[in-house]
Amino acid sequence: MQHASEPGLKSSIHNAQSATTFDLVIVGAGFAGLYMLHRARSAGLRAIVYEAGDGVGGTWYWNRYPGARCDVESLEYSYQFSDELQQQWHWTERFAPQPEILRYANHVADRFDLRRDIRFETRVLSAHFDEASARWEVRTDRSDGVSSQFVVMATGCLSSTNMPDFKGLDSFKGERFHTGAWPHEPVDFSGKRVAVIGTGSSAIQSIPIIAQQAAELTVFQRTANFSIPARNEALDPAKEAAVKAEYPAFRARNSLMMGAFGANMPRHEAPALAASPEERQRRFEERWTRGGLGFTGAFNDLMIDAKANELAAEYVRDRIRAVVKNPATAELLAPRQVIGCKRICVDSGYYETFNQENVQLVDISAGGIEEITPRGVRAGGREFAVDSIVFATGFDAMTGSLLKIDIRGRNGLALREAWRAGPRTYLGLNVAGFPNLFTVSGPGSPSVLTNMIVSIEQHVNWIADCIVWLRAGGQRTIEAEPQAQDAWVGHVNAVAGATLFPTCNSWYLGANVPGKTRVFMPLLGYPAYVQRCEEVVARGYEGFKVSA
Ligand code: N01
Repeated sequence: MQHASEPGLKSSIHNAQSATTFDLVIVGAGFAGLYMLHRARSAGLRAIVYEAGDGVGGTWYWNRYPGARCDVESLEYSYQFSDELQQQWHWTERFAPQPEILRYANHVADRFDLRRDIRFETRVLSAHFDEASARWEVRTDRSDGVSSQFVVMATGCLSSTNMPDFKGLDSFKGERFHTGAWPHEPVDFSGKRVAVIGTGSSAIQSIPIIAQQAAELTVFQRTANFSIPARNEALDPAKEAAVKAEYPAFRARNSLMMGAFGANMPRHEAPALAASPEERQRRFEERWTRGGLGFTGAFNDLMIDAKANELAAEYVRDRIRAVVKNPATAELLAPRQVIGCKRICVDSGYYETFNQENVQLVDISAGGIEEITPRGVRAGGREFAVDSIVFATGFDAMTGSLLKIDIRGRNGLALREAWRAGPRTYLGLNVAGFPNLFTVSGPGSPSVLTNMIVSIEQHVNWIADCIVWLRAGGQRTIEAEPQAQDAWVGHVNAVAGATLFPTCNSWYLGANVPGKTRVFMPLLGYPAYVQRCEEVVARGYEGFKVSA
């Protein structure tokens, strides 16, 4: 590996940082952007990454709230492109905490000498396709613009924070935080009265820790969420050794799972409705005790049959009732929607937190937050005076970060216009009318329903191979055929429509952002998706138009 102190490299650093013409512009230095840069370099492409933050890591750079931790096991939530890397890196816990994942991202950036081609603290404002040159003009808040043949949007699915437009928001005199844009300095809530608005994954992870510090914690809940205990623990050295002894086979088994993870506890391939009450209880109990996201794999009909789902939902409600001592609070915490319809949360002591005397739950399902006042939060006609407000209100998922950038394809067509009725892509990789622009884990691909790092690597490999193929064949542009895109969008909707996923107000549907078109954005089923991507390539990039 070359280091930045080597003489030959210094001049190339200078050139990369000041150049205005590239083969590839990559937007974002999270796990997708880092690996894309690595693959681009290996393919001999002149590539640059623009990153708004001052460091790498993407979502793990921004989401530093207390208790932030991955809900996919650490031995799985990591890159597999380098066997040396996966053998040498040591995870300390079953589910890695955010600081460790951020250290890992930094390690990867250093190990593969990636920083010299990343421009930090630089936000991409626009990307316009120029028909005459068949190149993209990319502008940032730091430069007049660069020209590039290809653009890869590695902007992340959960990176654009959703801050509801609460009445009186700016009048609040205390401190306010958003879980998705947490300060880099430690925040100490000791002795403070704290409000948390929201009860999704970010809230459910942070609430137990905030409750340990705060004098009083008030949680404002619009919709109760299902949470399964993480049962996090120090990583068992024997388990680590066993996985490392056969890492490629371990990865291969996971790649055959619907979500590209969890082969160590695959779905039980029988319906809950055909099982006896004793068997159901035993299987739900087994998954609850093991902890983590695999709960809805207890039977194979839980996500397609509402009656079967209700059996699983009621099991979890009973667990909540068993933990939470105040029966009225327990009933408020017991979710009413289909379990798994909103992304299941994974917690460490969430429900137990509501037994603490300094914690209260406020149900805002009827009237929402009425206003933020200079002293606190008003809901249900009552003002709750607080010193700090934590907005755990989630993200404008999957499309938010893409649509913040002024992206224009052929004939000046704006992506915002093309997606007015919801995102439309072919394979979640490209949009018709936007040649040579690729989205990593874009809408229409399995992305957020999978182990994200696995999906990212699959997309980056596909994109890198496509660019190499295109250039080797002397071609200049590749773009989705509109009919192929229409068929793909229809397929993504049909797959979701056969399940219970579209039955609640989830961020998968964009339902958490007022005014966002309601469309189920990700595609269910990683293995079938990968097979389709491979078939498309084998058939000469079927569904894509290529031009010289
Ligand atoms: O966001 P969310 P998140 N007034 O959208 C509420 C991943 N993630 O940041 O449900 C009042 O889930 C909203 O209420 P409702 C993971 O994929 C992973 O927690 O819309 N409340 C909800 O309770 C996750 O699913 C990890 O009625 C308002 C909450 O805010 C995704 O990120 C950790 C409101 C938002 O919950 C997003 O999680 C963290 C309003 N106007 C995140 N607007 C792990 O790896 C919204 N809410 C474990």
